[in-house]
Amino acid sequence: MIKSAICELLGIQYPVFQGGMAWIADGKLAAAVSNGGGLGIIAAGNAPGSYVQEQIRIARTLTSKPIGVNIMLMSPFADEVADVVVEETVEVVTTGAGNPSKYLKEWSAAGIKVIPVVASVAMAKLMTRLGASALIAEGGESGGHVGELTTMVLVPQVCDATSLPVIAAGGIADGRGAAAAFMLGACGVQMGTRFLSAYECNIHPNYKENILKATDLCTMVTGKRLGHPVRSLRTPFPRKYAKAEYGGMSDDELETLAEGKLRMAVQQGDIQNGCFLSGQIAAMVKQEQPAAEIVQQVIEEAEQILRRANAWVK
Ligand code: TUI
Repeated sequence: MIKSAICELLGIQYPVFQGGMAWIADGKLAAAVSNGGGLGIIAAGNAPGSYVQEQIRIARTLTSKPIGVNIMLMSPFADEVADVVVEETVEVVTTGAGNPSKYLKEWSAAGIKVIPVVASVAMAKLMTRLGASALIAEGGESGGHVGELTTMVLVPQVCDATSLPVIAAGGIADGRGAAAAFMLGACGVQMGTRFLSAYECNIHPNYKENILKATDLCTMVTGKRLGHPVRSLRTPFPRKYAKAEYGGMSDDELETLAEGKLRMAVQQGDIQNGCFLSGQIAAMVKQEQPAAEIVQQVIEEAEQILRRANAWVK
């Protein structure tokens, strides 16, 4: 069975994290992943502290395994969520879309394992110096807010820059991706899009259907002009946004145009106006299945591949 440093550090069975997808990764999904032996992560997204607290408490009723909370640092509620994770003593905090330096001391003092998402070597070095427990190196194949580098390029460079355990994210959907990530030096993987098809993932049926019928070139990145590039399915809204972005629309108008569009996708399944965040691997997501089965399948596949890997060496 595949075991790695991250399993020991966090007390989890398999080195698989479920990505903290805003408005999607709630207490129920996180608990299902944790019960399956991975690390389930509740996404704070742009929600207030009270929502995050409620989701943590829901997860606690469903699992006794460790859980994580992902804090989206651009959220206006980031400070209040930073306090909630301490009050609720979650085992792991992951952060995204920014620099979590100002929170690290408080979280570490509370015994929380802090695992920032990094999209560059500089951020990996800074987080290592400030006492993070591990790092998530996320390439731009991922859904949602994306960095510049691909997973293939980012992961080995982050591994070279830190002595901490590194979790690879972005573009990983199955055991082949996981095995490749281990070969790049990672000791775990994080998947978001693959978990969109979990039975326990409570998104609108239109969202799931869009993912299940996606093809290889189905995603696009918008938002570069405002400095917040976001990957989503190529549906009417991001197409319209891209036109506005490269047309004459002002920054303020662009911000307003994007407001609430992810929620519209998740909760209403609004094909015309919603923004369906998705990684490039959407086409590799083929069926609905329990979250625990996803965790186990990916690890079993990776194990088989790694067992056969010495066939390459003659
Ligand atoms: O955060 C994510 N993915 C997200 S956040 C999100 S909500 C959102 N909605 C609209 C616009 C923007 C965000 C949806 N998906 N992934 C983790 C991630 N973090 N990817 C890249 C980064 C990152 C980027 C820059 C981490 C650190 C960083 O540092 C910049 C700095 O401050 O120097």
